[in-house]
Amino acid sequence: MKKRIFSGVQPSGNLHIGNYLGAIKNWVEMQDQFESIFCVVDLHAITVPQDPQKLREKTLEIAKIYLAAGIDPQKSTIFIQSHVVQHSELAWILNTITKMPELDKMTQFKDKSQKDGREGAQVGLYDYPVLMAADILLYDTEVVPVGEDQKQHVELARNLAQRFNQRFGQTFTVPDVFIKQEGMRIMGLDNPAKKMSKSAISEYNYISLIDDAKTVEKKIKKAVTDSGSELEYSDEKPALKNLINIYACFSNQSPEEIVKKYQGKGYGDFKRDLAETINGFLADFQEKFNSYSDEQVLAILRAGAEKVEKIAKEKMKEVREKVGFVM
Ligand code: AQP
Repeated sequence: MKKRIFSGVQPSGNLHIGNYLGAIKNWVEMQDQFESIFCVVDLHAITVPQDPQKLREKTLEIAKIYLAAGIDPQKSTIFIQSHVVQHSELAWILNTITKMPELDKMTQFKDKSQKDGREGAQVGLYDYPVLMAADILLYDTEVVPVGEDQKQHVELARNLAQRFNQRFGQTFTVPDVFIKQEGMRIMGLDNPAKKMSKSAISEYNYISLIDDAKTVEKKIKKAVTDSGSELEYSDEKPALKNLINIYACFSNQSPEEIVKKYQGKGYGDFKRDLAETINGFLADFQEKFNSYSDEQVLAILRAGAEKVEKIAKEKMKEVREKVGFVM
């Protein structure tokens, strides 16, 4: 029997090449080997303020991105998180076995609450990792393919599964995290010390999957580089390392091959070719993206929700019995 994978993306902004290289590209490659469930996690998105109409549009946009990237609804199930109410219910129950220090140490919460400080942050943002644990455990997920930034959250899901099983008897599968080395952490183009992020203040932080060719050229041109003029792949040159990593992911060449190719050529040629390589990928991707109508995508998402709801209902029946609710 195939192992089951589960993962998702928040409809919280413009999906960027980091989300693609760190997560979605791997899902596409894995969908033949695994029973795959991919979710648009709108409940997660509202942990920071969202415009309701925009959220609806973004939710469908993410689903179109899944399809355009190559997620095949004949092989994989895609659905919207809020269409399956059991996610919220299980999150509540898992809250009751989660300890405050486990959430206190989460770097994503620390990063995202920086703007308003801890006092100004919503409880939902603090509790985000527990909802994510519920997403994963609800389906007895065996493998969770994510970017490196989510590793800590999957570890919490593992701990909560083990804790629940110990207290109430075997109920949840303990999931493994899967992080592919290439693309695991794509950094911001304007600041290589921080990951590329769709909620970044400056649009020069990321390349969106729906950016046009001119915008991509402009963003790559403006991307920060390190001092010097020779292309170098090292930790001492994090900006260049990041750009080379992006190039490597899109061109299927190794960083070493790329460095060799641009020896003695300077950054200009490298950046021009990098933009061209990204645009080559995006042209094909965007053509597919634009070919889906909202209606088409909604039908796929509704069918997906119906399918996974059966699994979720069954699991919640077991959970309710175990914790002592009257059936
Ligand atoms: N920079 C990145 N490099 C590699 N992988 C990344 N991922 C995100 N950023 C990078 C991976 O994309 C998947 C979906 O992410 P998400 O939507 O759940 O939220 P996130 O991790 O918080 O991503 P963003 O882009 O930074 O969004 P905002 O700004 O809204 O928080 C995950 O598998 C993640 O690892």
